Amino acid sequence: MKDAAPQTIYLSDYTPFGFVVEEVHLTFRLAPTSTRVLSRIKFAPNPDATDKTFFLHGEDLKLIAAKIDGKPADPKVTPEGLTCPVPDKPFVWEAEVEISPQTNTALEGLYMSNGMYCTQCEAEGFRKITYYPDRPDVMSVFTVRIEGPHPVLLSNGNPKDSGDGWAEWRDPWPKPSYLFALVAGDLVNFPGAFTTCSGKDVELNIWIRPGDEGKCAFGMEALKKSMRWDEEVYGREYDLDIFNIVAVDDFNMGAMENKGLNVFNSSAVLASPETSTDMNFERIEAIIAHEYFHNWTGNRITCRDWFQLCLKEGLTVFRDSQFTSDMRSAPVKRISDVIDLRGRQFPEDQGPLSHPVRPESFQEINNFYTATVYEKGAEVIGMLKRLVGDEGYAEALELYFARHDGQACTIEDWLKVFEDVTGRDLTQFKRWYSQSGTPRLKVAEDYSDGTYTLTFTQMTPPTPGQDEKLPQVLPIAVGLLNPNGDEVVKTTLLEMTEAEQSFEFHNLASKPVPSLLRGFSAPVVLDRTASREEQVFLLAHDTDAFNRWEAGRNLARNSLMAMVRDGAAPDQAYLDGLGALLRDDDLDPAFRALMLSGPSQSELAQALFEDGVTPDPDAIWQAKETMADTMAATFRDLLPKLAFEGKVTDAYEPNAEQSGKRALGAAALSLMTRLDGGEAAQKQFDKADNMTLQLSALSQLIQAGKDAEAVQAFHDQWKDDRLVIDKWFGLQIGAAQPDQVVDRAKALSAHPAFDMKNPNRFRAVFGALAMNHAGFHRKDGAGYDLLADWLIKLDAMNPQTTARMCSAFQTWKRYDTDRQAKMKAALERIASQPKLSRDTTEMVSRILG
Ligand code: 0A1
Ligand code: ZN
Repeated sequence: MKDAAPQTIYLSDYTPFGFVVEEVHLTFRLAPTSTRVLSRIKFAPNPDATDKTFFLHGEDLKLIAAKIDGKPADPKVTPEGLTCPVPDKPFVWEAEVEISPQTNTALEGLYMSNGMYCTQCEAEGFRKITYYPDRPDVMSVFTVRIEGPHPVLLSNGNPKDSGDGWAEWRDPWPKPSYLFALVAGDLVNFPGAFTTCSGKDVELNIWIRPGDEGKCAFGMEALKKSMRWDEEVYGREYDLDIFNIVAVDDFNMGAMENKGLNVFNSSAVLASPETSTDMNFERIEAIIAHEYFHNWTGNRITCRDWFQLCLKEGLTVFRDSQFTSDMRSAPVKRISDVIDLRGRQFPEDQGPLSHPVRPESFQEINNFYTATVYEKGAEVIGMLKRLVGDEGYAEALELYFARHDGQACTIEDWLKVFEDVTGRDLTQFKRWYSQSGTPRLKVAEDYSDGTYTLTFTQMTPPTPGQDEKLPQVLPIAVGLLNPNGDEVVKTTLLEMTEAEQSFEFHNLASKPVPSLLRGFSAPVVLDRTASREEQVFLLAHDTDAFNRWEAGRNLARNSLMAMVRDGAAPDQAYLDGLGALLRDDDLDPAFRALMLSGPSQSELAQALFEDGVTPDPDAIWQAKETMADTMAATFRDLLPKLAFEGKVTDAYEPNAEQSGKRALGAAALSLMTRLDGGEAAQKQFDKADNMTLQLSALSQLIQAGKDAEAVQAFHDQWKDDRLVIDKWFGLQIGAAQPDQVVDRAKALSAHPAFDMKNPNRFRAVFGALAMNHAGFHRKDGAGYDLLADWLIKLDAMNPQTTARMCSAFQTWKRYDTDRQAKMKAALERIASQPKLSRDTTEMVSRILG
């Protein structure tokens, strides 16, 4: 166990390690509870370092022997690592330690999943494997020997040699320890091949448990597309003879970019039409791309320290978003990314967990793999690209790769390449990395004598540790439409740098309608009370797909807020505008499906809170229900047509075109279910030959309360498929009526197939509980209590997943005093557990504030 005493690490305290590592040799003698790890590491004094303390990280290790230059060493061992007197010249450190992968339920370091060995070393898991300077700025080449009675023995780099019961691997590229990986087990491979742009042949494999061979083809194609795309768009070629992906059932996150040996949560790589939804396919394609792109942005160029995490993650998310936009529909991808940003990053940035894209302190780095570091980090890069233009961006990236290949870098290094290439001063832009919180942008307009003036005011509310905020650079993309809907000013980028700033447009014949923040050109809250007529106009005429969607979203949100606040009826102008769009066959079905998805209950809660209204989860849920019922009635005649457009007659393909149609079909089905009580959904369920159709039908049957038979049938059909049964667990809670959510979560956690050691299964049940807004926020607090009970139980096994899931409570201050008190009590109960992990201790104390 880690020492739970909170110790805060600061960015400003960074100092280089006193030694360089010239070479690492590791030997693993695998055994479930007594694996021996032998290390032989060549150290040399680091001329750039002042602190010459020889400290090696190490946790939960049994030290068997240690030597320096072949002679017994005399280390002083603590729970965090060891120190040892060493010579003032290059020397060889050797150690033998024993570890127990079988009992490692935290899934960090070397652990076992279904009889197979695998590792997770990011961020600080390597120290649970052997004593080592486990920090990303210490880079070295690794040679690894694995001994064990398993047919498959894998590590990073290229295969070196192998024999009966052993294999050796050598990775020629210097890397930090967090990119180390080892996999051993009774696995089979789904093979592939790729020829790089310079003609090198690369062997590709997806390693799986026997039985999963039929779920690899899509992932393999996604990998090849990613490899080609990175060559074509970023000029990045793969650099080893082999690229291995391994699917693991027990994994805390989505996947991990270990050099040449990516380890994937099986949910993030395995897919087949029968068992996976269109959304699963799209997510898998994006994650495979993300991990592959890390080979350059993360591995060849890595982070100096963990405060720089966004250097690799923001950039790699940005790159995978570009990839998805190229492979699928760019506007649909942008809208989906913004929905995700507002759903996950905005609540984080506007609550007690708010932190800068580059945090300045932490207790447990695992708690900073956040939507802010990843998604806001990617938005910051998107803004930079907008500001410097596509060519400037391309040149800056060329320079970044040329200048920093093989190095462990900082955000300063990153920004410097942009400054050097473009001659811009990015001092103010850098505030995006250091200031937390979501800027709010207010707009005033004026029109006289043909001149239209937009005056923007920016303000970022205080966030934990940051009371005062300075103005940030905001790229604001604006277009102007004249009253008959023609675009009179095409998309123009305004660069706002002041707290208040005006921009003029001349020679306009009449007062235009502005389309602001096109493409969501900056991650801000646009605080604008645009008239309803204007939103309806933009919904009908905006040429920017994002803002057209945004206009509909604003109308829906304002209408729902008025329904909650004043008991108003659904806004007829919104419904009319939406109806016109839905009838427009020229519009992409995926786009129309997005138009039909209104703001989430949580988003409405936040909007009401900001409007000075205490959000009532039951009233919000009721308003959403009324809106959906009204839409169903209003579009009654249109629904069969939409459902028809949503029909795909060709053989199933998880491509953008087909999945867009199915999404529209699902949206239509959900409204039809309100009219026919589930008849159409039952038909779809009975006939479905792919998981997308089967699951959308099941979801509707659950929502309609007509699910008993279908839920049983689904279970019987899929009981042997772990990933499908995760969906089965999750949907029964996620789609349930609010008053049933807690009881269902309780009942399902007692189901024989519930296994709290498996993060996917735990999240299927308790993630779904936390995501069902009205169900989780049940007035009597039963949702809070149930989640707290299980987080307490899970913390003893898996601190990382527990801590992440505590964020379900991050919005507690939005709600009424009664709910606040109940959430606070649940958090305090978690905090008071005697052996609470460092991960969860930090999260709960930050949330409590
Ligand atoms: N670097 C991986 C995600 C990842 C991060 C942390 C982990 O354990 C703490 C595991 C995976 C990625 O961005 O895909
Ligand atoms: Zn990543």
